[in-house]
Parts: sequence; structure tokens; C-alpha cells
Amino acid sequence: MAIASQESDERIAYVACQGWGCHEHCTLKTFVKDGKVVRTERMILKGSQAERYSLCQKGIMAGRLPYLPERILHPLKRIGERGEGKFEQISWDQAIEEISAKINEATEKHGSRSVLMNLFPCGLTNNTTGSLPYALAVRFSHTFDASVLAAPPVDMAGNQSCIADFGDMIIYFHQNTYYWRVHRPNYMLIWGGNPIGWSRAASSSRTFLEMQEKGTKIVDVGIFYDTTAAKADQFVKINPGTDAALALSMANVIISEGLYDEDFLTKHTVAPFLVREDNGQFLRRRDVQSQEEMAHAVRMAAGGSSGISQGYLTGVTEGQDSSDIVEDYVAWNITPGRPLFVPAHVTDIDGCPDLLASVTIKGIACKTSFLKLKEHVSKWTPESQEAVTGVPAAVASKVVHEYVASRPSATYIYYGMRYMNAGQSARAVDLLPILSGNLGEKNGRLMTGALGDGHNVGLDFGIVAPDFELANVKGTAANLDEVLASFEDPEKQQYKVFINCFSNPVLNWPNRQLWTEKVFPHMDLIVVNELRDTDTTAFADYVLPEAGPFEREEIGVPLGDCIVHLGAAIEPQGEAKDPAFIWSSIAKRVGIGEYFDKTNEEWLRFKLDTTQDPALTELDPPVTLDRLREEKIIRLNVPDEVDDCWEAMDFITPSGRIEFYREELSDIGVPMASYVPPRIRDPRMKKKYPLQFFPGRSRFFMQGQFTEIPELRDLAGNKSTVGMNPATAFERGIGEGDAVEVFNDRGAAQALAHLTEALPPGMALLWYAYPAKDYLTDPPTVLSSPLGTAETNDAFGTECMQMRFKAAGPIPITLINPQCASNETYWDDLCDVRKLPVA
Ligand SMILES: Nc1nc2c(c(=O)[nH]1)N[C@H]1C(S)=C(S)[C@@H](COP(=O)(O)OP(=O)(O)OC[C@H]3O[C@@H](n4cnc5c(=O)[nH]c(N)nc54)[C@H](O)[C@@H]3O)O[C@H]1N2
Ligand SMILES: Nc1nc2c(c(=O)[nH]1)N[C@H]1C(S)=C(S)[C@@H](COP(=O)(O)OP(=O)(O)OC[C@H]3O[C@@H](n4cnc5c(=O)[nH]c(N)nc54)[C@H](O)[C@@H]3O)O[C@H]1N2
Ligand code: SF4
Ligand SMILES: [Mo]
Repeated sequence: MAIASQESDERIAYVACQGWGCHEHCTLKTFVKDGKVVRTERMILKGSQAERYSLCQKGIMAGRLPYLPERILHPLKRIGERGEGKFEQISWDQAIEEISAKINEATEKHGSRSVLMNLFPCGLTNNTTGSLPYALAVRFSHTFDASVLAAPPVDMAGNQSCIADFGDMIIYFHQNTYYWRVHRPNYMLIWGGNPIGWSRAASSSRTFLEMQEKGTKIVDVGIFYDTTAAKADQFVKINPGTDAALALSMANVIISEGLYDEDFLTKHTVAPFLVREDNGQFLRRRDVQSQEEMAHAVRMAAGGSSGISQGYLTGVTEGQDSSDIVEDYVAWNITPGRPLFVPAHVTDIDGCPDLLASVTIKGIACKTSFLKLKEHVSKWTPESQEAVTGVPAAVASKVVHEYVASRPSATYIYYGMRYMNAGQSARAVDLLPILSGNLGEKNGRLMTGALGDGHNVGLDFGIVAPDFELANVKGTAANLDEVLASFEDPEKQQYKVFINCFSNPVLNWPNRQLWTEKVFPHMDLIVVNELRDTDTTAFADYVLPEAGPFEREEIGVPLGDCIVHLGAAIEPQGEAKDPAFIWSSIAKRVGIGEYFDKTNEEWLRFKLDTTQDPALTELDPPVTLDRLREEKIIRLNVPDEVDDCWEAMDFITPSGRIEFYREELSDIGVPMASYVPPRIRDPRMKKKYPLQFFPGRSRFFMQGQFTEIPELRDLAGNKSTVGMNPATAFERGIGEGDAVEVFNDRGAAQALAHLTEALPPGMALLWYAYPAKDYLTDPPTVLSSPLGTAETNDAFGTECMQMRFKAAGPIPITLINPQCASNETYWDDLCDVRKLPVA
């Protein structure tokens, strides 16, 4: 019975996996012995979905993270040049004193907004339910009135398409792929991304494979033969960045062959609404009725008129007055032909709208947005798209016909389309579930960028502040291009202090030179709050060691249905401190101590005691920290069913409907999804650099994390390689294992060649996430475009963010996770490869 007694010495704690940024949100059942983590296992929750968790290799190895040599154990002060990575160990007192003094100095000279905070939380565990490191950093920015750097342009395909089509992104990001294990579709279109066995390596991979086993056909649209393609029933290989052309041709098939769901389009989309030919705006009641007519309509409604012909004579919904109705949308009744007025957020139209109407009312020529879409997509047929996408016409036609005929069919768009035109590509793919009505099917739906935490339980995301009036929230958002512009113009807000928390921009926010040469030299102080040595800490003046997920106590709602006591598995290593210590210490010395009067534990109690969310407040006995410490996992008061964000079909777009036609975008020429060639297809550029540069994410790392764990490094091959099709290599005289240089005008990186038929000719793939110190020369991202600058901004990106802020209403910008108004171009740069001379 030695085994039993050995086991009885072990303590169990639950810890959020540090690879949480893969959006699987796995939680590690962590076994602790003699104060050390010995192993991690998957965790079993409570309720009908208790078994939904799995772990990937990273979760199984995560217990190594606290003990790695790269771990930062003490506060550090730079002694070498920035970038050299030479530091001395100092005391917390000295670190806090010196940092605070510099913040005060910058504030005196340039105002508190000269403090620029990078708070991008993707790589932070428990980020979607308001973990304390995030919440307190945000609280600091709000109380200090600092500038918060708008998040880097990542994952823009889903961000922009959700904003344009459905009003915002966050609502749709809480979806979990587990949903499809319960509501299995007949057909699954995975478009742009590599979820199976790679980017969604745990529960989601299981979902897809289980679905397939039960009969769902999986079709994957991608550019190379990745792990998802290998598992799919059909792989559709497409030329990089050309997805909109294929998707628009499929939309054309659905419309021209009458395969669309008229009822769905009429109720839930802007399809019936007339658009003015003169200005591209939706026709409004004020355009066709006089003040008098509208006032009359309101009176009629108030008097309880007969109801016959209501649409024409009154069309006034209960509760509307003459000031609301001016904005009503206008549809066209089939017989008799007459306008139908439709207020925003009303689904049932009183009449029989003609989806294909083209009419002139009061001298204004109009067409329905559906007719406009029909005309817009008509140039893209399965045949015409072939030259652009490389997808044979017969394949395009077969896929769309099967997708429609297999209803309910589902669509999963992930983030693989990382090109300047990503938002347009994803909007085009959105048309398939919208037009076919599969979006309205319980066993169909669309997932775009699912963050995966299901029921969105409000534990005060990002602010820890029911004590806080929204009006008191200070601070502002700053785009990187504004920051860069400020260096050229002393009249503008100057930025002098850079505080970076839980992200690694020098590695992950291309390009590297942007930070090291353009931003950092202007900063009087760079503070990095980290767990480990990174490419960004190398440039810090001070590094503050934070207690990691195993070490600090937290509460979290990993998948939306259970609240879990997290962390506190082991003591903080070295002198690492919890976030309450770090932020309170600085706050006291920069004049905002009153807002930071609690310890980590007190914040957790406060958070639980003040929450207003019925998922928690209606539990009996109430969830206190003591109860949670005891029970570890408590089932929340949420429905047993998986969360379904599409259920209500009420959208926060201006019309309350799905807006595949967006009037705000008509002035910039893209009211509807359009094919815009990606930059890598520009013939002039291609002449100079013929290959697509693809710095992709590694299977065994989570962005820049896990790269130090020896076992995972071994799995990943221990070094970055340049993947190439043999034909591409042969043209350049390159063989397997040759040392090569990948280069373009921005820079060059060296690695060994790896030849593989899995990649199409014309690309060079580097798994990018190894730190700079692993390369003999520069790391690969020196070749990438500088994201978030004028080079990657455009009118569409800017307009998307404007629409997002407008939809959010009066909420302070820093509370809605401001994101760069630019596009991501991770795969949208060109390069060439040459063999290096043998040394
Ligand atoms: N192992 C691991 N998992 C991760 C991460 C990690 O670093 N490592 N990172 C996490 C994060 S932050 C994110 S955002 C997600 C991203 O996860 P995904 O979106 O799934 O992955 P990406 O690496 O962006 O996408 C790469 C895939 O996109 C496809 N692709 C590339 N270009 C095109 C194109 O033009 N058209 C189409 N249709 N497909 C194309 C390729 O076939 C390629 O396999 O992964 C998360 N999961
Ligand atoms: N070339 C290239 N670049 C890319 C991508 C790509 O595919 N190719 N993918 C892009 C995408 S989609 C994303 S989302 C971004 C991700 O970019 P990042 O968010 O920068 O990604 P990570 O490498 O996960 O960085 C998270 C950092 O936070 C630290 N950290 C983790 N937990 C804590 C904590 O509790 N406290 C503190 N203080 N620190 C913590 C980790 O040690 C790690 O260094 O990268 C983007 N960059
Ligand atoms: S890295 Fe692996 S174990 Fe960790 S959350 Fe992602 S899938 Fe789960
Ligand atoms: Mo991401």
C-alpha cells in the first residue's frame, strides 16, 4: 500500500493552463508534493459537461514552468545597454521607489498620459473572466489616467467581420466549440485555421473528431496540408489570401440558384431594406414621409387604428414616437407595391417584402440590399474564381451545393486568414451561413474566433470596480501610429514611460525593429511585468517578477458554467509577488494609493461579495472565498445547456439585424464583402520577392510561451526551420538540412531548410516563436511588416473600430479592449530564400 500513502501526501490544486491563449481554457488538476508541482492532469468539472476538458502536450508539461531557469525570480535593474539583457538584482523597495519616481517625473513634465501601458491579455491565463493581473493593471490605468496602447492587430478576420456583420466581436467570441458536441451539424466547413491537433489541440479537436465519427462531413479550406487538412474528409487548397473570391462565388450560386432562406433573410438580415442608389445609405422613413405624415402615423397608432394596412399608413410600433420613427428602415411590399416601414430591432415585418425590389420612391431610386448583393457577387462564379483562387470550379460548386443540401451545416472561421484583406475574406465567408439560413439552425451556426468560455459570467471583466462610477474611469486609448507620430511632433501628447504587462511585443507584435528602433529609444523608462526572460524583458530598465498561475490565488470561470478556485498550488518562486502587491506599491507612490487598498485575498473576497451576476448571487449558500477554497469547483446558476450566443437573433448593429450590407462602409467602397487582392499577389512586389513569408505558430508552443521546456523543444525539433516545397528548394539549389537565409528589404533570418510536400510551391514557412537568442542572426519577424502603423492601417480597419465604439455607447474606450484600427499582415509579406555558403 505504499502507493496509497505516497498519494495521500499529495495535495490537489486547480490551475489555469498558461497556454490559455489558445482559447481552449483548460484547467490543470495539479498534484503538489512537498511544496512542488509534480504533475498535471485534465480537470473534471461539475454538471452535464463535466467531462468536456482535455489537455494537450503543453498542459501536461505546464508544471515545469515555475521552475525553469528562464524564470525571473527577483526584481531586476538594467546594467547593460537596452537589449543586451544584463541586469542586477535589486530589492522590491528600490525597484518600486525608482520606478515611481520616474513615473512622477514624466507625469510632472508631460502629464499622466505620458505613461503608456501595453495590457494585451491574450497570453494571460484566466483573461476573459477578469484575472487580477489584468484587472489591477487596468484599474491602475483608469485611476492614474494613463494611456493604454490599443491591442495589436491580431485575429482581425473575425474581429472585423463580426463588427461589420453582427455589430461587435466580443459577444460572438464567447462561443465554445463544445456546442457542436451537443448540437451536431451534418456538415462542417472549417475555413482558415488549423484547429484539429494544432491551434485548438484539446477539447475542440475532440469535438471535431467526435462529430466526424458520428457522421459529420468536415471540409477544410486552407493553403497547405496541415493537421486539420489531414483529418478532414475533404481538403480544399486555396491560393493564399484569395478566400473572398471563392466565398463570393459560392454566395452567387446560393443567390442565383434560389438556394437562399428567404424567411431567415427577411426576419434577421437587412435583405429587405431599400438602399438609396444616390448615396448608398439605407432609405429611411424621413426620406419618404413628411413631418406631418409621420405625426399622423403616430396619432393613428396611439388611437389604436384598425391595423389594416398598418405598414403603409402608420407602420408604427408600440412605444415609438415621431422622433423615433424618422429612422425606420423601408422595405417594399410585393402586392400591392408600397413601402413598409420597419423600426430597428423589429423582426416581423407587417407585409410581404420583396427581397429583389428595385423601385423609385419620391424620386429616390432604390434597390434592396439583397438585390445589391446579388448584383455585387454576380461577377464571381465557380468558373471565374478559379484563376484567382486555384480552386477548381467543380470543387467550388460541389462544396457550396453540399453545404446547402446538408443543412444543418456549420461554419468555423478561425484566424488563419492573416492578410491585409482578412476582414473582407471573413465577411465573404459569413455570407454562406447567412444566405443559406444555416446561421439560424441550432445544429448549424457560425463560430468566428471562439474564445471558448461559454456563458459570459460577469466577474467584472477588467476593472474590479463596482465601487467605481463609469464616469470616473479615466485614461485613454492610444494607437501605435499615434504614439509614433508623437515622436515627430512636440505639440502632441508625448509618451515617456512604457509599462508592459503579460505580453511579449518585441517577439509577437511585428516587426521587432518597430519596438527596438522606433519606440523604445523615446522612452525614459521601460518596465516589464513578467514571469520569465523574454525578448521584451531584454529591453526593460526594470523587470518586475509576478507570481505565476501556479503561485497566486485566483478565481475563474474557465468554461462558463462552474466557478473554480484557481492557483495557490505552490508558494511564489524567489521573490515573485502577486499583482495586488505590485500595483498597490506603485499606486501608493504615484498618488492613487486610495484605489489600491486591498490585498490579493481581499480583492478576491470583494469581487465575490459585490458581484451582481445572478449566476453567482442566486446560489444558496452564497459563493464566498472560504466556500470556494473548500469546495474548489462550484456549479453556477446557469442553464445546463451549452451557451448559444445566436439564440436571440437580436444584434447590436444599428438595424438590430445582420448587416451584410453596411451603410457606414459605402463611402469607402466596401458596404458588402469584397475581394481585395492580398499584398502578396502584387505583381511588382512579387517580381522582387517571389515567396510568401509565413512565420506561423508552433504546435508545441503557445505563441512565445513554453519555448524553454526541454521536452517540448525536443518535440518541436529544437530549432526553427524554413519549410519549403521541394520544387521551390530545387529552383534555388537548396537541399534538406542546408543552412539558408530568408530575406526581404526589411531583414534576414537564418535557419536550416526543411523540404516538405505539405507546403505548396511559393512559400517559406518558419515556426516563429523561438526567442531571438535561439538564432545566430536576427529572428524571423524582422522580415514582417510593422503592424499597427500607417503601413497596415486602412479606411476599413478604422471604420470597423469606429462602428465598434459607436455600438458600445458611452462606455469608456479603455473598457472595451480597444484594438488597433489596422489590419494584420502576418502571412502577407514576401521574401526569398538563398542557400548560405558552407562554413
Ligand atoms: N499550438 C498552438 N496553438 C495555438 C497558438 C499557438 O501559438 N500554438 N496560438 C493561439 C492563438 S493566439 C490563436 S489566434 C490561434 C490561431 O489559430 P488558427 O487560426 O487555427 O491558426 P493560424 O496559425 O493563424 O492559421 C494557420 C492556418 O491557416 C491556414 N491559412 C493560411 N492562410 C490561409 C488563407 O489564405 N486562406 C485559408 N483559407 N486558410 C489559410 C493555413 O492552412 C494554416 O494551417 O491559435 C491558438 N492556438
Ligand atoms: N510571427 C507571428 N507573430 C504572431 C503570431 C503569429 O502567428 N506569427 N500570432 C499573433 C497572435 S494571434 C497573438 S494572440 C499574439 C500573442 O502575443 P503575446 O500575447 O505577446 O503572446 P505570448 O507569447 O503568449 O506572451 C504572453 C507573455 O505573458 C507572460 N505571462 C503569462 N502569464 C503571465 C502572468 O500571469 N503575469 C505576467 N506578468 N506575465 C504573464 C508570458 O510569460 C509571455 O511572455 O502574437 C501574435 N504574433
Ligand atoms: S495549451 Fe493545451 S492544455 Fe493548455 S489550454 Fe491550450 S489546449 Fe489546453
Ligand atoms: Mo491570437
